[in-house]
Amino acid sequence: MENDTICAISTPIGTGGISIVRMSGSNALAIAFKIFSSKNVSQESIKPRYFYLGNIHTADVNEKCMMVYFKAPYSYTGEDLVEFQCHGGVLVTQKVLQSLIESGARIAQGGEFTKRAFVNGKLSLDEAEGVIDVINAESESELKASYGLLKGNLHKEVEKLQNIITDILSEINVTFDFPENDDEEVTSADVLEKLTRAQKTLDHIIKTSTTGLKLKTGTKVVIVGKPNVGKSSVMNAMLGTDRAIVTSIQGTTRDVLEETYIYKGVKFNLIDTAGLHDSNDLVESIGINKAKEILKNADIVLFVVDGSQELDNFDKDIIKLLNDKKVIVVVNKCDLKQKINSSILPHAEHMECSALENKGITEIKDKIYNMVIDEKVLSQNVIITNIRHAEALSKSNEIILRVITDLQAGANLELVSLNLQSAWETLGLITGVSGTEEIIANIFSKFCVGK
Ligand SMILES: Nc1nc2c(ncn2[C@@H]2O[C@H](COP(=O)(O)OP(=O)(O)OP(=O)(O)O)[C@@H](O)[C@H]2O)c(=O)[nH]1
Ligand SMILES: [Mg+2]
Repeated sequence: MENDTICAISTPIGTGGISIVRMSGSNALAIAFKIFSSKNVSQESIKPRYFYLGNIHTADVNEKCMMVYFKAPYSYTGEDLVEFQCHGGVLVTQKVLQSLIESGARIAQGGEFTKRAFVNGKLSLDEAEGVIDVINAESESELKASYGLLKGNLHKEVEKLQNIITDILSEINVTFDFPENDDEEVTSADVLEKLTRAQKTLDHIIKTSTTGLKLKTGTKVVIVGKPNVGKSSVMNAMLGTDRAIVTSIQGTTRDVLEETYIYKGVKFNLIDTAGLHDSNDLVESIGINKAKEILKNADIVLFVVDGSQELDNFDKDIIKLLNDKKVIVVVNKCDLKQKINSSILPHAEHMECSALENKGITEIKDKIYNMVIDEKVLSQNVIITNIRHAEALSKSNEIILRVITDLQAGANLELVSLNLQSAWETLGLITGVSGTEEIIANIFSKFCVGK
């Protein structure tokens, strides 16, 4: 049943100052007053949006707490909603939750509060995704983009595009339904002009996804090189911590090490790997194979060489693996007398550094940042950070481009109208005005319980 009363602990499980237990549904208030009492208030006299001090009294619990009530439809879910602020302990909050379940509520599924908000028209699907993105944001840029999504920036743009399509569709319908009325007749040229403008907006939004998607997933930066060139030292210098073990012994790093860093508010995933060479050591060989695998999915490769030595065959073998990659050649150990002066890889950037003396490290981070981030995009209102949105936008863009080509080739407006309907529906997948229950369930399954 969709509107049974659900409850959950909305704060993280653990000890803290306060925990919040939340309940939503038509029986929320009645259930609350089965366990909560206060000399200041009763179920009949309670005012919405006021905090009341009282007691939750059950067989195991004698909990002094605060209660607040939001009356439907003026609540997060659009339903009657009650929240208890209890002492922040694991057992006490579980006992309060248990009492609510024994009094007639049922435990909420992950994201069920927000799903109800969506079903009750409080949020569109993309705005609901903004909620989870705000919760999960790890960098300032991701948080800013998530707030934009939650505020409805994308929603508004999608609606504007859908409205243009709706207008064109109704004009075409009028033309077909009242062919005798010349004043109302829409021409292919009118449609073409409106669609071309819409397509430009769409294109502009889609272009933000190159930078936007990276804000959320993080850019995968993989450090490779032969043993002892200073890969782990470069990683530590970039992170500003001694994350990886560094020794003068070849083959120190045997496994893949991954760590996140934030640079200028953007997230990067830095991956250190085992030195690539011919090894007879079983464990090291496994590490080397893993490194080659990881390399395939790298967004950017830092190919570290030791500037104090001539390149050897191991370096040259690695170069063969880098053909189709975005590479920065990091010539490390620049504090020593240098033996490498010329360019090593024609298609790559070359940077000098000394991991030991922390020289040239910020410049490497800057170079990586500039290779993936378009700063103009970061200041925009709409930034596409979600692959689902990017796909729906690209698909509708393809349809609109096809319609434009058809119109230019003299296609009739009836055919155009069918395709435009499909573009409208594809855009609607973003906000949830079109789409299936399966898509919706999949989105909310990624939420935590209590949200
Ligand atoms: N002089 C100098 N030595 C460095 C520099 N960077 C690293 N080293 C030294 O080079 C040696 C190897 O450093 P690592 O960072 O462990 O090298 P690696 O490439 O990770 O080595 P493996 O894990 O064995 O593949 C250590 O003795 C480091 O102190 C540098 O910039 N200058
Ligand atoms: Mg290492």
